[in-house]
Amino acid sequence: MPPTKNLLAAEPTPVDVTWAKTALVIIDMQRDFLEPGGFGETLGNDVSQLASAVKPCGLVLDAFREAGLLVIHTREGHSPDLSDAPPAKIERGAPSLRIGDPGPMGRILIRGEAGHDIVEALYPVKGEIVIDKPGKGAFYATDLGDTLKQRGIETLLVCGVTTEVCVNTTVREANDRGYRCVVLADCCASYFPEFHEMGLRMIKAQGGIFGWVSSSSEVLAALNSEPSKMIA
Ligand code: C5J
Repeated sequence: MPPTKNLLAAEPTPVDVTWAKTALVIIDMQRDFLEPGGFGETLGNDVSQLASAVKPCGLVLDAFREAGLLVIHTREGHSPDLSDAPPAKIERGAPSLRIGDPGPMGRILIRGEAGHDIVEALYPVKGEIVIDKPGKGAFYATDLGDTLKQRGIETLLVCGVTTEVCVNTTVREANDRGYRCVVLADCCASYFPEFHEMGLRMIKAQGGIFGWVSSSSEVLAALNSEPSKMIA
């Protein structure tokens, strides 16, 4: 059994976490972003930059599963007829393949294709919620808000890729909706290490303008803490 509550070490301040009111939200840990041949690589990115997030994310995921806490995975992607993909998104830039084009892992960023799926190491188990989102933010055009409200969730521990795009967008959306977001730095990654650093700094700056930044080890330590270290 996990403790009921913890004071989780984080920046800019420690943050009170009531585990029953906390969800682990794992953003877009999909083959399309992490593996060669997917959406991320078509944009010219070095996808190996994202690998560092997988192991720490897996450790927190295992701890949440063991404690019976709420886990939510998200996937960015579009329906096969592209009806939810704005032309402005499809036509953007000069990728080697565009959204919907056939690639080595199936059509790029399309639901149901191999590339759209979550990486094997973090694959959802039965009962875990998977939110399919067409945008960068996980609240836009999804039922994430209702899902969290129904379960009385107040705090989100946020992991995933990429730090400055879908993680930051989701945290900003969540912050405006009244959620306390704690981003786990080592469980997130970017194709651009400097954007990862800045993405985290933007969240925790100005007294935590968008939320807090912590780490996998702090969450594991908190979940494994003795009752004497808990908040009464
Ligand atoms: C991007 C994401 N980078 N999941 N998506 O396009 O961050």
